[in-house]
Amino acid sequence: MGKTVLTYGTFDLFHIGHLNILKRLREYGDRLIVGVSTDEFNAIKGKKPVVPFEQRLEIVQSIRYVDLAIPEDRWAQKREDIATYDVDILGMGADWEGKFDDLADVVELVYLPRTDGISTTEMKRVLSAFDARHVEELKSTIDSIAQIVKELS
Ligand code: C2G
Repeated sequence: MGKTVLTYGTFDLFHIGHLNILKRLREYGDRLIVGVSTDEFNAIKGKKPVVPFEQRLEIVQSIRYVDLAIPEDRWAQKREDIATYDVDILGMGADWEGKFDDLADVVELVYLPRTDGISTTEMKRVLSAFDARHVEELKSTIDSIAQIVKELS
């Protein structure tokens, strides 16, 4: 049986940073299993995803580099998952550097550099800024038109 790689994440508003790490982690073995954080677990992580868990799970499962997507609903499940799926490598982005080294007795740890310039947080900020600014621009345009109509009548 080849090497099994395992990783975890929320994968909200799936973007190139998520794709890059899944693609690169898949290269470390022969199959990649991904634990996708449930909405309830995200509440524990202090995150409120835009995309519901069922959709995030289906998207991740559909990625060609992913062999199996499973729910992640608690921090402590990693050791169980490593045993259940006979995992050889636990891989995470570098923002998690060292955080899971307590599992070094049962798995090889790999931390990969994050993809610069992209994050779900940044995407949400841009989207919200656009909404607010866009509404303001629309309102002022409507006010200007209303003023012109008033002057013409
Ligand atoms: N990532 C990346 N580059 C980015 C953004 C994210 O490499 N620009 C990586 C993260 O380092 C992580 C994975 O993509 O390894 C998923 O990121 P998130 O969806 O933000 O997951 P996170 O909230 O870090 O959850 O138990 C572990 C947690 O569930 C990890």
